[in-house]
Amino acid sequence: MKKDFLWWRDGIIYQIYPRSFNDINNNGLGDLAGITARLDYLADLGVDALWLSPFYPTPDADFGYDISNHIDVDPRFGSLQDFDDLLHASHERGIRIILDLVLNHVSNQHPWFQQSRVDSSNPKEDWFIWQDSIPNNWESVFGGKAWTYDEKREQYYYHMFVKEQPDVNWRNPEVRKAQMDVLRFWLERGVDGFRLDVFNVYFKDKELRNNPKKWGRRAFERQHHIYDGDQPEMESVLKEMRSIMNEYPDRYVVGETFFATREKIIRYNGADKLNAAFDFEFLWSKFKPKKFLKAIENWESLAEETQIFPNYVLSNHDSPRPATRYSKSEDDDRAKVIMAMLLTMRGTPFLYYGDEIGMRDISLKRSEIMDPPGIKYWPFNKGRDGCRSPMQWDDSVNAGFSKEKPWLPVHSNYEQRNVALQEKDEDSIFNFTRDLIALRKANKTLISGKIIIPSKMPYKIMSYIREDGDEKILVILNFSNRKRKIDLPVGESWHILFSKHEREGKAEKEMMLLPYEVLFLKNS
Ligand code: TEU
Repeated sequence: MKKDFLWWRDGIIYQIYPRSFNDINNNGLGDLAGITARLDYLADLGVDALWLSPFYPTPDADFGYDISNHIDVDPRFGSLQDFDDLLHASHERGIRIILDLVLNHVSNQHPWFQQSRVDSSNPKEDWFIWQDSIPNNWESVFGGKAWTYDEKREQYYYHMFVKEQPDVNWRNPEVRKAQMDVLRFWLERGVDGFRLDVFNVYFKDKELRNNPKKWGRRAFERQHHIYDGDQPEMESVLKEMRSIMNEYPDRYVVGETFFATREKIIRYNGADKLNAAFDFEFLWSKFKPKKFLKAIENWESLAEETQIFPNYVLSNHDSPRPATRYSKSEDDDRAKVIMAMLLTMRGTPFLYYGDEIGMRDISLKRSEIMDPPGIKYWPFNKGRDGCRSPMQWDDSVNAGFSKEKPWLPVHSNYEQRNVALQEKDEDSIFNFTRDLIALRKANKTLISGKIIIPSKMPYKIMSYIREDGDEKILVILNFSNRKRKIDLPVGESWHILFSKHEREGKAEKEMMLLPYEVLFLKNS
């Protein structure tokens, strides 16, 4: 790789949901040693960094996003020693580690909250947001009022998510310092970066004013969230975090902006703030070129105004997987088209574990649902368990994930859909993904070249040019299940750079694309 390769911008970031990746200690939950054991697989796939969803001690009210100690490892997932081993073994393979920092709230079992609720005169009495009565109309994201009465303290506390996740009071300087110490703890241990969970809601309105109402389905959606997040104080926290990160070389911080908008992305990114903030447009798009193009054009026009480098998220632990969203069968044609698009973007690709083998969501009976919003809103919303099922490694019992009963069921398709089988199958989505990652690495144009979108595209076709100096790569993606004719841009002589259809050599002026064909051409 070239010297100017900046891992978090030019590389591929792979998200692992640790409890579902690989279970070495056979307790039905994945663990850190399990990830270490699969590093060769990840290096072979070609990813540059791993973002690990929380593995800290947690009572599991929100499956790890309710943390009871930010600077330790839950014994079910291993130990700090296992973490150090994972970090070391990853670095040996040139793979960076990004931790998920959840600093908006803690678990109600966290010692901070346990102390704070004792009475209103203890040293941590102001570490959370306490009120004598419910002061406003704020709602919790996962359903119900955002204020819950605490019997011990005889006051209400605020929680944006479930009641077991009290929000900390970022306005208290001691809290702020304690949070920065968490950052330092992990940086000192050698981590390469952080993903900040819902960072933009750390601060709430000082006067706790009512949110204005709007139309929406769920109570939370029936408000304009102008007072329970996005307060001006946030920027100074990002600046402080960035200045701490800058004490270490090549570190990276990406924010999960709660309800990201263009304005928020601009506001929170920058040389002295976040390196990147997610945009979830890809994750919510229908299988239509137009929808994806909108997301790309949005990023590109943003990048023109600012120095922000785009990123593209195909899926994560909160949303249905792309193969589930876009295919009704076990056919991977559509999943491949989307994967090809992700890996040819001018923007950091985020890949969620299992998407490289086209994993599908599991569907659960009501009694099996674990996720709080699923329990609350079933059947209107079945929660997020679907995309969190165990990784499918092989066709042995429990898909090779664990010898014990996994915490969530393995998908019933695992005997036909697993890593071991797909590694051997030339046409698998695994080999397709791995080949495209390698191609991206070998062609700098695909990483950092300009993206040029033609003003008119044939129906159901998405095509764009990546350009760096004289080099041009034309990406053609057939979103249709039919053959489609396309005319190639004139003025260039094109040859085939990538095709799975035994096309070779020079490209014709006019081409007949096969259903769902993925084709890359290069000028010569
Ligand atoms: O997610 C915040 C968030 O945007 C989600 O709650 C989203 O609204 C929901 O998943 C819609 O399906 C982050 C984490 O990614 C999520 O897993 C946590 O539950 C949440 O914060 C609280 O920490």
